[in-house]
Amino acid sequence: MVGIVGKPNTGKSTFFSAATLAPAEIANYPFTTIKPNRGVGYIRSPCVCTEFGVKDTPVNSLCLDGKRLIPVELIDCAGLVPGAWQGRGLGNQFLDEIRKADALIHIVDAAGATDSEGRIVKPGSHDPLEDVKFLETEITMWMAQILRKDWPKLARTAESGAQDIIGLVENQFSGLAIKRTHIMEALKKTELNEDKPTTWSEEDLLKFLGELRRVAKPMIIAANKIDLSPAEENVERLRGLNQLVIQCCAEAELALRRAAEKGLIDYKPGDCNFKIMKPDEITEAQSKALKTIQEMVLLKFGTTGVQEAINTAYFKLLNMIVVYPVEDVERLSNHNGRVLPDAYVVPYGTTARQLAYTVHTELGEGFIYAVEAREKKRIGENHVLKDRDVVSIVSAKKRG
Ligand SMILES: Nc1nc2c(ncn2[C@@H]2O[C@H](COP(=O)(O)OP(=O)(O)OP(=O)(O)O)[C@@H](O)[C@H]2O)c(=O)[nH]1
Ligand SMILES: [Mg+2]
Repeated sequence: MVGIVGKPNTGKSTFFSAATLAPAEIANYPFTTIKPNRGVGYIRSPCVCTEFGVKDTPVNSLCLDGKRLIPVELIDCAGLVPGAWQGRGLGNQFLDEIRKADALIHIVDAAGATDSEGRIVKPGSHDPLEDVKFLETEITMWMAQILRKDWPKLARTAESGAQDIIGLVENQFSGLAIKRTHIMEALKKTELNEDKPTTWSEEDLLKFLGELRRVAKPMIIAANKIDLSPAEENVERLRGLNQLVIQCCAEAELALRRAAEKGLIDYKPGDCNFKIMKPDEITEAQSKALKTIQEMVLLKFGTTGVQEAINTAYFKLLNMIVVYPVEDVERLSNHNGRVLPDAYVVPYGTTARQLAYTVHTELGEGFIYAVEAREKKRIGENHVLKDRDVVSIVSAKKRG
């Protein structure tokens, strides 16, 4: 699950609505969103149907003109203001919403048209770099609050040898989608003495949590409101922070998706242009708005950035790949004859057997071997899958 986060009034709900076409309240003032919105967005990957020269009949995903759209869960969070970890604004409620997030898309008002609390100001008068720093601090401080209350006890337990510090920290953060490997990586990066946690200073602890946040809640920056003039300059400055930055115009994507839904235009999420399908049904105002989007966003920046942000979160931050399990390796179909029915999004490093388990527990338990459809070669249980692999799993147990 990916969380859409940021201070109030930056366009989080606009981004979410555009990505999911789910209704979400959008307004030009802070704290429009109070309760989080959950919805299904899509990652986009070139479908293997073209390469295999087959006409597919997807079940768990969509295929539009050779582009596979695979559903992923998105959550639109309430706005976060400085001091939220101490309860300011909607405070910890926001932070609790990101507990289960594996990665975050930080929607930044790159035009600097809102202050640190989301109030409207003259474009260019607020520095969006401050927003990036503040959000990172808020999340780190929230984590610190969770860890700190039991820290002296945890540190002593670890030093007594009763339990290792990794397991203790993992326990303390249970429910926050923080894994053992994340904690190990953060410890390694900070080079703190994990055998002597009682000697860690407050500064050490925060340094450790800063790293843990970076690995366990990785974040990309969606530099939104790129259509407003001071944004471009700020995008360059944001890139200087050495983070993944995607230029974005959520408002344009929402307009395009809505027009496409009505059949007025042919536009798929992530496309670099659109085609007008029903010229007679488009009003003059709509036509003008579409033209503006084309000129000011698509031709200038390539895409609206919304799809790119979601793809980047899954493929670059989370290192996911897409794989296509099939039953019949000749026809590339399932038992109902559906061709390339499912596309699974799994972490890079997933083995053939792990994929079998993901599809169905029994398929994993009875795993004998798998067949890779391109070379028609047998692969063993420990074979690591590649992006866009098509595999058929042969199992002693049938799917239940
Ligand atoms: N110019 C411009 N305005 C945008 C863009 N995206 C969103 N907006 C506007 O920004 C304002 C805030 O949008 P919301 O989506 O409600 O923002 P939010 O971040 O969800 O706000 P809260 O729920 O209050 O935290 C609205 O007036 C949107 O129309 C964009 O790409 N460009
Ligand atoms: Mg909102």
